[in-house]
Amino acid sequence: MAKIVTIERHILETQKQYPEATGAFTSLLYDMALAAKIIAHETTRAGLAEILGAAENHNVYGEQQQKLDVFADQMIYKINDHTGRLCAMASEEHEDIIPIPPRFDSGKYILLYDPLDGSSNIDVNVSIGTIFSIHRKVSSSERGTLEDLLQPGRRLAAAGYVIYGSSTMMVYSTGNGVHGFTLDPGVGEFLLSHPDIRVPNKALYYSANQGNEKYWTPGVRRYTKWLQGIEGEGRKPLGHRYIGSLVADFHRNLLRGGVFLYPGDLQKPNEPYGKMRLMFEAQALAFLAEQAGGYASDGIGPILDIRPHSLHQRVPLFIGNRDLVEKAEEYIRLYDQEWIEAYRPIRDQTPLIVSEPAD
Ligand code: AHM
Ligand code: MG
Repeated sequence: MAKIVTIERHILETQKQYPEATGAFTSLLYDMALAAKIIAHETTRAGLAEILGAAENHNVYGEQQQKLDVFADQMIYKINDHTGRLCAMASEEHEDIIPIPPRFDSGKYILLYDPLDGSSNIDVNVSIGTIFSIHRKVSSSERGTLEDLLQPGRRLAAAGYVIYGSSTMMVYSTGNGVHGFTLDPGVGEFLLSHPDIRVPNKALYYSANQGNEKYWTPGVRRYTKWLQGIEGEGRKPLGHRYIGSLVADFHRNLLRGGVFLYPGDLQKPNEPYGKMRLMFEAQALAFLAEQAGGYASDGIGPILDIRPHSLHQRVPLFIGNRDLVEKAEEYIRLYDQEWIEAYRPIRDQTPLIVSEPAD
């Protein structure tokens, strides 16, 4: 019989390689797996329960929240608020830092999460996902502060996502490769199904909301023509696949090879940064992409090197096979100077002063 590796066993065995790692970190990842199982259970019942439809609340972007978003958001919070492993949290659905209640102990990690990404797909039974990332606490204050949250992606201790698709999978990295686990709904365990995921050298797909082409900058348009084999050296066209759920689009491209892009544009000159959130979406997936041999850029440079200045900061995102992402940077450098001049000052505005991690 083949060796069966549950997510718990995998986390424990991986952590053994780091004598300095504490049980807190291991348990934190396992807590995320538990949250994922509960959200997956609720997601599969979404069409049955009266849970469908929009809640009255709007999130900080003025978007309507689906009820399942609220559920996922609260579930992740509740599973993590009392464990003593975290000093604070932040969620895409909350404007500010989420403190750990004073009655509970504070820990040495920070959790950032997008509880249910791609929520416009919930009502139409299309894959959605949860994205999370974990930083070490760096500030000297007893409880977590913004300084602990706003760290560059390069410093991530771990990141991952859960995809609620034809099966539920959790994919994570602690900086030691990317590993994927499939939920066996019968026994309620995540089992290792995709060890050490590497982006295939030969890419198959590109993913973008092509309906926005009218707003794209000249460089991005030319780049997509290059992906289609029309512009440049006449490469074989890549297939176009776009689900509109970042986790699902990223996951497919990670396994099959390809590039996902959500570029910035000059439609509103004061908002040249596109749609993706640096702290809740881009950083985590960029960490995974690099761990799998790929790359993520905002069109200028690595997402992981951007020094964040606000919790809900948005960035353009080009992510997937390294050569394809670098080609995007090249086109932008050549043809999008006007956009770069609008975007760079916003990107590079003074970040929070971030202390070095203690150990
Ligand atoms: P959300 O966080 O409100 O769910 O939005 C993020 C989603 C991503 O999952 C997806 O890649 C993107 O928005 C799709 O945007 P668009 O509909 O503009 O193509
Ligand atoms: Mg999101």
